[in-house]
Amino acid sequence: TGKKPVVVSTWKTGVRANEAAWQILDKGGYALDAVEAGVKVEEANPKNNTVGYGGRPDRDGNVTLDACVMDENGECGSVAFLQDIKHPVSVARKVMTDTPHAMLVGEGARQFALSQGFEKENLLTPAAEKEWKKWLETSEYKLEVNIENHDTIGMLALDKNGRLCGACTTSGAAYKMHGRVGDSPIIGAGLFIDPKFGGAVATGAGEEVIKTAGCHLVVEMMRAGHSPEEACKIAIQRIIERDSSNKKDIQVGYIALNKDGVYGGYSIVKGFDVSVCNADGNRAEPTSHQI
Ligand code: SD4
Repeated sequence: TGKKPVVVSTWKTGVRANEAAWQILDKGGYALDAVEAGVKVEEANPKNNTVGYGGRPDRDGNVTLDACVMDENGECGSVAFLQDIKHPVSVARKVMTDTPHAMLVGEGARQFALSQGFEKENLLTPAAEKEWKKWLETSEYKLEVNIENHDTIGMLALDKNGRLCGACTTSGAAYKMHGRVGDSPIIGAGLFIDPKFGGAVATGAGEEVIKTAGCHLVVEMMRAGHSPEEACKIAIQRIIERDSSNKKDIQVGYIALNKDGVYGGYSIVKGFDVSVCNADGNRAEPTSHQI
Protein backbone atom coordinates (compact mmCIF):
# COMPACT_ATOMS: atom_id res chain seq x y z
CA THR A 1 0.00 0.00 0.00
CA GLY A 2 1.04 3.56 -0.60
CA LYS A 3 1.46 6.62 1.54
CA LYS A 4 -0.32 9.94 1.52
CA PRO A 5 0.65 12.68 0.87
CA VAL A 6 3.04 11.83 -1.93
CA VAL A 7 4.53 13.53 -4.98
CA VAL A 8 6.16 11.78 -7.94
CA SER A 9 7.93 13.31 -10.92
CA THR A 10 9.91 12.38 -14.00
CA TRP A 11 13.69 11.93 -14.08
CA LYS A 12 16.27 12.51 -11.37
CA THR A 13 15.79 16.26 -11.81
CA GLY A 14 12.40 15.70 -10.20
CA VAL A 15 13.97 15.44 -6.75
CA ARG A 16 14.61 19.19 -6.59
CA ALA A 17 11.13 19.97 -7.85
CA ASN A 18 9.59 17.49 -5.40
CA GLU A 19 11.07 19.48 -2.57
CA ALA A 20 9.03 22.55 -3.51
CA ALA A 21 5.89 20.44 -3.90
CA TRP A 22 6.48 18.71 -0.57
CA GLN A 23 6.58 22.05 1.31
CA ILE A 24 2.94 22.45 0.33
CA LEU A 25 1.80 18.84 0.72
CA ASP A 26 3.40 18.39 4.12
CA LYS A 27 1.43 21.35 5.48
CA GLY A 28 -1.81 19.82 4.27
CA GLY A 29 -1.92 21.99 1.15
CA TYR A 30 -3.61 21.40 -2.17
CA ALA A 31 -2.10 18.94 -4.69
CA LEU A 32 -2.58 21.39 -7.58
CA ASP A 33 -0.62 24.10 -5.74
CA ALA A 34 2.05 21.49 -5.05
CA VAL A 35 2.53 20.35 -8.65
CA GLU A 36 2.49 23.91 -9.95
CA ALA A 37 5.12 25.04 -7.44
CA GLY A 38 7.13 21.89 -8.11
CA VAL A 39 7.40 22.12 -11.88
CA LYS A 40 8.00 25.89 -11.72
CA VAL A 41 11.37 25.12 -10.15
CA GLU A 42 12.47 23.50 -13.40
CA GLU A 43 10.76 26.08 -15.63
CA ALA A 44 12.92 28.74 -13.96
CA ASN A 45 16.11 26.66 -14.01
CA PRO A 46 18.37 27.85 -16.88
CA LYS A 47 20.40 24.63 -16.63
CA ASN A 48 17.42 22.48 -17.56
CA ASN A 49 17.48 22.73 -21.33
CA THR A 50 14.21 20.88 -21.89
CA VAL A 51 11.93 23.12 -19.83
CA GLY A 52 11.02 26.81 -19.73
CA TYR A 53 13.80 29.37 -19.38
CA GLY A 54 16.99 27.90 -20.85
CA GLY A 55 15.03 25.41 -22.96
CA ARG A 56 16.46 24.49 -26.35
CA PRO A 57 14.84 26.40 -29.21
CA ASP A 58 13.24 25.11 -32.38
CA ARG A 59 15.39 24.97 -35.50
CA ASP A 60 14.72 28.65 -36.21
CA GLY A 61 15.89 29.73 -32.76
CA ASN A 62 12.50 30.23 -31.07
CA VAL A 63 11.85 28.79 -27.61
CA THR A 64 8.26 27.50 -27.73
CA LEU A 65 6.69 25.94 -24.68
CA ASP A 66 4.00 23.33 -23.96
CA ALA A 67 2.36 22.73 -20.58
CA CYS A 68 -0.80 21.49 -18.94
CA VAL A 69 -2.48 20.81 -15.60
CA MET A 70 -5.29 18.51 -14.55
CA ASP A 71 -7.07 18.50 -11.20
CA GLU A 72 -8.86 16.08 -8.89
CA ASN A 73 -12.17 16.61 -10.69
CA GLY A 74 -10.78 15.96 -14.15
CA GLU A 75 -10.76 19.66 -15.00
CA CYS A 76 -7.84 20.66 -17.17
CA GLY A 77 -6.03 23.57 -18.79
CA SER A 78 -3.30 23.61 -21.36
CA VAL A 79 -1.08 25.88 -23.45
CA ALA A 80 0.94 24.92 -26.51
CA PHE A 81 3.44 26.67 -28.76
CA LEU A 82 3.63 29.49 -26.21
CA GLN A 83 6.48 31.99 -26.50
CA ASP A 84 8.07 34.59 -24.18
CA ILE A 85 6.44 33.42 -20.92
CA LYS A 86 8.62 31.74 -18.32
CA HIS A 87 5.93 29.80 -16.46
CA PRO A 88 3.61 28.12 -18.97
CA VAL A 89 2.26 25.82 -16.25
CA SER A 90 0.74 28.81 -14.47
CA VAL A 91 -0.79 30.03 -17.72
CA ALA A 92 -2.25 26.54 -18.24
CA ARG A 93 -3.80 26.71 -14.77
CA LYS A 94 -5.34 30.09 -15.66
CA VAL A 95 -6.76 28.62 -18.86
CA MET A 96 -8.45 26.03 -16.65
CA THR A 97 -9.79 28.45 -14.06
CA ASP A 98 -10.35 31.69 -15.96
CA THR A 99 -11.54 30.70 -19.44
CA PRO A 100 -14.35 28.53 -20.79
CA HIS A 101 -11.69 26.52 -22.69
CA ALA A 102 -9.30 23.64 -22.11
CA MET A 103 -6.48 24.73 -24.41
CA LEU A 104 -4.95 27.88 -25.88
CA VAL A 105 -2.08 27.95 -28.35
CA GLY A 106 0.51 30.26 -29.84
CA GLU A 107 -0.14 33.96 -30.10
CA GLY A 108 -3.58 33.60 -28.49
CA ALA A 109 -2.06 31.88 -25.48
CA ARG A 110 0.61 34.57 -25.27
CA GLN A 111 -1.93 37.39 -25.40
CA PHE A 112 -4.01 35.66 -22.73
CA ALA A 113 -0.93 35.32 -20.52
CA LEU A 114 -0.03 38.99 -20.94
CA SER A 115 -3.62 39.99 -20.14
CA GLN A 116 -3.33 37.98 -16.92
CA GLY A 117 -0.24 39.91 -15.84
CA PHE A 118 2.46 37.45 -16.91
CA GLU A 119 5.59 39.24 -18.09
CA LYS A 120 7.18 38.96 -21.50
CA GLU A 121 10.68 37.55 -21.15
CA ASN A 122 13.40 36.37 -23.49
CA LEU A 123 13.72 32.64 -22.75
CA LEU A 124 16.68 31.90 -25.02
CA THR A 125 19.76 31.86 -22.79
CA PRO A 126 23.21 32.62 -24.26
CA ALA A 127 24.20 28.99 -23.59
CA ALA A 128 21.18 27.57 -25.44
CA GLU A 129 21.73 30.02 -28.31
CA LYS A 130 25.34 28.95 -28.64
CA GLU A 131 24.40 25.27 -28.74
CA TRP A 132 21.70 25.96 -31.32
CA LYS A 133 24.17 27.79 -33.58
CA LYS A 134 26.48 24.81 -33.33
CA TRP A 135 23.59 22.50 -34.21
CA LEU A 136 22.87 24.61 -37.32
CA GLU A 137 26.25 23.55 -38.73
CA THR A 138 24.87 20.04 -39.33
CA SER A 139 21.11 20.63 -38.80
CA GLU A 140 20.55 16.94 -38.20
CA TYR A 141 17.26 16.34 -36.38
CA LYS A 142 17.56 13.28 -34.21
CA LEU A 143 15.83 12.57 -30.93
CA GLU A 144 18.29 11.71 -28.24
CA VAL A 145 17.66 8.75 -26.01
CA ASN A 146 18.08 9.73 -22.42
CA ILE A 147 19.44 10.51 -20.21
CA GLU A 148 20.06 13.77 -18.53
CA ASN A 149 19.24 15.98 -21.47
CA HIS A 150 15.68 14.71 -21.68
CA ASP A 151 14.20 16.24 -18.62
CA THR A 152 10.75 17.49 -19.37
CA ILE A 153 9.09 17.53 -16.03
CA GLY A 154 5.83 15.75 -15.33
CA MET A 155 4.54 15.63 -11.77
CA LEU A 156 1.65 13.98 -9.92
CA ALA A 157 0.67 14.66 -6.32
CA LEU A 158 -1.83 13.16 -3.91
CA ASP A 159 -2.54 15.44 -0.96
CA LYS A 160 -3.67 14.71 2.60
CA ASN A 161 -7.28 15.21 1.54
CA GLY A 162 -6.96 12.59 -1.20
CA ARG A 163 -6.96 15.08 -4.08
CA LEU A 164 -4.82 13.90 -7.00
CA CYS A 165 -3.53 16.51 -9.47
CA GLY A 166 -0.89 16.63 -12.18
CA ALA A 167 1.20 18.97 -14.29
CA CYS A 168 3.54 18.65 -17.23
CA THR A 169 5.81 21.28 -18.80
CA THR A 170 8.43 21.28 -21.54
CA SER A 171 10.21 23.19 -24.27
CA GLY A 172 9.65 20.07 -26.36
CA ALA A 173 12.02 18.29 -28.66
CA ALA A 174 15.20 20.26 -29.28
CA TYR A 175 15.40 21.77 -32.79
CA LYS A 176 11.87 20.71 -33.70
CA MET A 177 10.11 22.33 -36.65
CA HIS A 178 8.60 25.72 -35.91
CA GLY A 179 5.04 25.12 -34.72
CA ARG A 180 5.62 21.54 -33.58
CA VAL A 181 3.61 20.56 -30.51
CA GLY A 182 4.45 17.45 -28.53
CA ASP A 183 2.50 15.24 -26.16
CA SER A 184 3.10 17.32 -23.05
CA PRO A 185 0.18 19.80 -23.42
CA ILE A 186 -2.21 17.21 -24.81
CA ILE A 187 -4.58 15.83 -22.22
CA GLY A 188 -4.69 12.05 -22.55
CA ALA A 189 -1.25 11.94 -24.18
CA GLY A 190 1.26 13.70 -21.91
CA LEU A 191 -0.97 13.77 -18.82
CA PHE A 192 -4.21 12.26 -17.66
CA ILE A 193 -6.05 12.02 -14.34
CA ASP A 194 -9.06 9.86 -13.65
CA PRO A 195 -10.53 11.33 -10.45
CA LYS A 196 -11.54 7.90 -9.18
CA PHE A 197 -8.45 5.86 -9.96
CA GLY A 198 -5.25 7.83 -10.51
CA GLY A 199 -3.04 9.72 -12.90
CA ALA A 200 -0.14 9.33 -15.29
CA VAL A 201 2.39 11.59 -16.96
CA ALA A 202 4.81 11.02 -19.83
CA THR A 203 8.24 12.08 -21.01
CA GLY A 204 10.36 11.32 -24.05
CA ALA A 205 9.48 11.11 -27.73
CA GLY A 206 6.17 12.94 -27.77
CA GLU A 207 5.06 11.72 -31.19
CA GLU A 208 5.09 8.11 -29.90
CA VAL A 209 3.02 9.11 -26.89
CA ILE A 210 0.46 10.99 -28.99
CA LYS A 211 0.07 8.11 -31.45
CA THR A 212 -0.90 5.73 -28.64
CA ALA A 213 -2.88 8.18 -26.43
CA GLY A 214 -0.32 7.18 -23.83
CA CYS A 215 -1.38 8.56 -20.46
CA HIS A 216 -5.04 7.86 -21.03
CA LEU A 217 -4.08 4.27 -21.74
CA VAL A 218 -2.02 4.06 -18.54
CA VAL A 219 -4.89 5.37 -16.45
CA GLU A 220 -7.46 3.12 -18.13
CA MET A 221 -5.23 0.16 -17.28
CA MET A 222 -5.23 1.23 -13.62
CA ARG A 223 -9.01 1.49 -13.82
CA ALA A 224 -9.01 -2.09 -15.14
CA GLY A 225 -7.13 -3.21 -12.03
CA HIS A 226 -3.46 -3.06 -12.96
CA SER A 227 -0.86 -1.60 -10.61
CA PRO A 228 0.70 1.73 -11.63
CA GLU A 229 3.89 0.02 -12.81
CA GLU A 230 2.03 -2.66 -14.79
CA ALA A 231 -0.16 0.01 -16.37
CA CYS A 232 2.92 1.99 -17.47
CA LYS A 233 4.45 -1.20 -18.86
CA ILE A 234 1.36 -1.96 -20.94
CA ALA A 235 1.44 1.53 -22.45
CA ILE A 236 5.15 1.22 -23.28
CA GLN A 237 4.53 -2.15 -24.90
CA ARG A 238 1.71 -0.61 -26.96
CA ILE A 239 4.26 1.83 -28.44
CA ILE A 240 6.53 -1.04 -29.38
CA GLU A 241 3.65 -3.13 -30.70
CA ARG A 242 2.56 -0.29 -32.99
CA ASP A 243 6.00 0.08 -34.51
CA SER A 244 8.90 -1.99 -33.24
CA SER A 245 11.57 -0.53 -35.52
CA ASN A 246 14.33 1.57 -33.96
CA LYS A 247 12.83 1.51 -30.50
CA LYS A 248 16.21 1.22 -28.84
CA ASP A 249 16.92 4.67 -30.26
CA ILE A 250 13.79 6.18 -28.78
CA GLN A 251 12.95 6.82 -25.17
CA VAL A 252 9.53 7.16 -23.61
CA GLY A 253 8.96 7.01 -19.86
CA TYR A 254 5.67 6.93 -17.99
CA ILE A 255 5.05 7.44 -14.30
CA ALA A 256 1.73 6.77 -12.59
CA LEU A 257 0.19 7.28 -9.16
CA ASN A 258 -3.03 5.79 -7.89
CA LYS A 259 -5.51 7.07 -5.32
CA ASP A 260 -3.93 4.89 -2.61
CA GLY A 261 -0.57 6.60 -3.07
CA VAL A 262 0.96 3.62 -4.88
CA TYR A 263 3.28 4.78 -7.68
CA GLY A 264 5.31 3.21 -10.45
CA GLY A 265 7.06 3.89 -13.72
CA TYR A 266 8.31 2.14 -16.82
CA SER A 267 10.36 3.15 -19.86
CA ILE A 268 11.41 1.80 -23.24
CA VAL A 269 15.14 2.12 -22.62
CA LYS A 270 17.14 1.86 -19.42
CA GLY A 271 18.01 5.13 -17.72
CA PHE A 272 14.68 6.56 -16.61
CA ASP A 273 13.86 7.42 -13.00
CA VAL A 274 10.77 8.25 -11.00
CA SER A 275 11.54 10.79 -8.31
CA VAL A 276 9.32 10.32 -5.28
CA CYS A 277 8.78 12.20 -2.05
CA ASN A 278 6.60 10.92 0.78
CA ALA A 279 7.00 10.35 4.52
CA ASP A 280 9.94 8.04 3.70
CA GLY A 281 11.95 10.90 2.15
CA ASN A 282 12.77 12.31 -1.27
CA ARG A 283 14.71 10.16 -3.74
CA ALA A 284 15.04 9.04 -7.37
CA GLU A 285 14.28 5.40 -8.11
CA PRO A 286 15.20 3.76 -11.43
CA THR A 287 12.18 2.30 -13.20
CA SER A 288 11.94 -1.06 -14.94
CA HIS A 289 12.38 -0.89 -18.70
CA GLN A 290 11.73 -2.83 -21.86
CA ILE A 291 15.22 -2.72 -23.40
C1 SD4 B 1 7.98 16.33 -26.26
N1 SD4 B 1 7.68 14.75 -24.46
O1 SD4 B 1 7.78 17.50 -26.54
C2 SD4 B 1 8.31 16.00 -24.83
C3 SD4 B 1 9.80 16.01 -24.69
C4 SD4 B 1 10.32 15.36 -23.45
O2 SD4 B 1 12.00 14.83 -22.08
O3 SD4 B 1 9.62 14.77 -22.69
N2 SD4 B 1 11.58 15.42 -23.19
O4 SD4 B 1 7.96 15.42 -27.09
